[in-house]
Amino acid sequence: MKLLIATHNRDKLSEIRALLAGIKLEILSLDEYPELPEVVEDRDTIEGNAAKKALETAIHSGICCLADDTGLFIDALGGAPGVYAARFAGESCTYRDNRLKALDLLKDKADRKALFKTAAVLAAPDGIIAIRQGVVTGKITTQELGDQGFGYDSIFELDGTGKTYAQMDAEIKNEISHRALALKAILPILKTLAQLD
Ligand code: ITT
Repeated sequence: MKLLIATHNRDKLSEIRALLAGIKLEILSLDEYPELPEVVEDRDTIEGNAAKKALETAIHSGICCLADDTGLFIDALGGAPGVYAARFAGESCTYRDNRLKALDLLKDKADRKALFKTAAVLAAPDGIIAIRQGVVTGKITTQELGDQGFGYDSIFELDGTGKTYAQMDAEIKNEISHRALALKAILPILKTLAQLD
């Protein structure tokens, strides 16, 4: 069975590939479908954006698609950046710009609680097959810690670990992260579909 991963983010793609290893699937990326129209992520929930990415990509490519949309929700910022995590510091910002903006906005705040949430959606050209969520709690550190990972990894300390995601080996993050929880909940459905194929 072919499965197209509907993301333009190479860091997410490599985590998703690792999570799907072991299932009898031919994993394809958007690199193999350069002609597909861009999906506009204009929903105000991670579920809405993930569903839109998965379904529109499935319709245009004609094959099953998996998409994830991830948000970082910081309590002291009223839930920001939330679903707008990619462009928190502006239209063409870098991962580092986003981290520095979060650290700056939190510099005098004692409450550093945050949630990372991923919605994973599996869709066929004729409709959505499954939507699953992965949520983890943690806190935003006062400085960048660690050099693994991407995005907000070096400022998000996962509860119960005493470490930021960026201080963990990639394999460990990919066992316990928000994305791992959402994707692991989709895996049984993908395994069934792959067996039927
Ligand atoms: P696609 O929509 O093409 O999949 P994206 O980069 O826009 O790519 P998301 O909307 O899911 O992906 O994620 C928004 C941002 O949140 C992303 O650009 C990163 O900065 C951050 N992010 C996502 N997953 C993360 C993770 O596991 N660790 C740290 N930061 C993450």
